[in-house]
Amino acid sequence: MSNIERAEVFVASPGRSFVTLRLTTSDGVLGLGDATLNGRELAVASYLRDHVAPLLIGRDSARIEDIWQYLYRGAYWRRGPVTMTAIAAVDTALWDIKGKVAGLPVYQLLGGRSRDGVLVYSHASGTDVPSLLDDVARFRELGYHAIRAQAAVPGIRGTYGVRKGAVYEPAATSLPEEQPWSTEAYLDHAPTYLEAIRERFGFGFHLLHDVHHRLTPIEAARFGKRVEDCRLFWMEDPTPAENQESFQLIRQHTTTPIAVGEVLTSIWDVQHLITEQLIDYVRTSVVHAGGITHLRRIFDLAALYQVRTGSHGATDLSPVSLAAAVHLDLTVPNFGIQEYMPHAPETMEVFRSGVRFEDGMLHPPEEPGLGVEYDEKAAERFPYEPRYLPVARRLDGSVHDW
Ligand code: EZ4
Ligand code: CO
Repeated sequence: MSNIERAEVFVASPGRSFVTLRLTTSDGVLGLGDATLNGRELAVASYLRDHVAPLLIGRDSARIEDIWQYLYRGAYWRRGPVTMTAIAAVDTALWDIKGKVAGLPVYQLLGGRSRDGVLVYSHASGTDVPSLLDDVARFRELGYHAIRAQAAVPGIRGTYGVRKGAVYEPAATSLPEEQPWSTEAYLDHAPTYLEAIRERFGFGFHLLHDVHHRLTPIEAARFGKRVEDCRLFWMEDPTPAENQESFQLIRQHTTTPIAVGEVLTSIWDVQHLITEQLIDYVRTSVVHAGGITHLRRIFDLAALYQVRTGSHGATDLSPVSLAAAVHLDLTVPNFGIQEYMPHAPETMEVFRSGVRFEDGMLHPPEEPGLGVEYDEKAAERFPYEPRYLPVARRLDGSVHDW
């Protein structure tokens, strides 16, 4: 029996902030899990250090499902991003360990390949329409078969999704930046640049767009209807999803596919969306939805209703999360697409990952486990610096969904 002997939590900011869990077994096998919750990093670090680590010591590292149930049911308090991210980190680390013990990459433990590679999309953006078009051209040249497009809305400083430097990083300030928002200006502008992209580049690649929770259901219905001829792969998070029923209203009006789930943390948060076929892609992720064990359960439910996967994969999900996602994506029958934003070079100095990008697809490392190493010496060069996501305010000063 190989027991969990140590549970260490690392918090560092190599390019951006990451929380990483490392488990060590009595046989000296190491397992890594991502525990990053953007802008709330220390809450998960404390949950793990203060409330989870003491419960893990001495437990059989092979019992992944049992440990998942123990941490989920055993907490009494259920769901929510802090709890589910902490459980995810443990679960991911245990899959990593199981792979190393078995001498197999994690995707082999999950049933083996269902496909040759993992189709990804990346983020094109622009401060205006011409610069967005240039960026789309650049991603086409880099070999992407799927591209998300976001452009600044004229007069709306800090529109969601517009990259400033080489890497898109919305959590950029030591206190939340307040950014103005106008739904009217966005609804007038966004369809015009999506149309301009199709006019210039045609239909030979997938085009995606993230509404980022900014619209009401009827506004989202109008948007989806307006862009139908652009044949989007999806419109993402058209409206906040606390009310799962509200997506019925969008569905009544438009055939533009819908993707939801990056802020949702459990199967119960997407249950109605899936079973009523109110979405086409479920975007829950390994790190925020309870790890590989729970995400696979969500994906299996989705498969019954012809909902495909489209996991969140922004830069605030660490290379450990990305590797875990690629292993899972490779195996699930109802895979759709994986979000992928390359990490900053500083991030890759700390996380050595064997995940490989080639011809618009990601490929997992073939070594046992997840195939990612954490260099804690390198991490020491990047001490934790708190950063917050922005907050959006309507032009009258009231808070809007960011
Ligand atoms: O705003 O990951 O689809 N991707 C996204 C991301 C999220 C960030 C929040 O931490 O919506 O850019
Ligand atoms: Co999104």
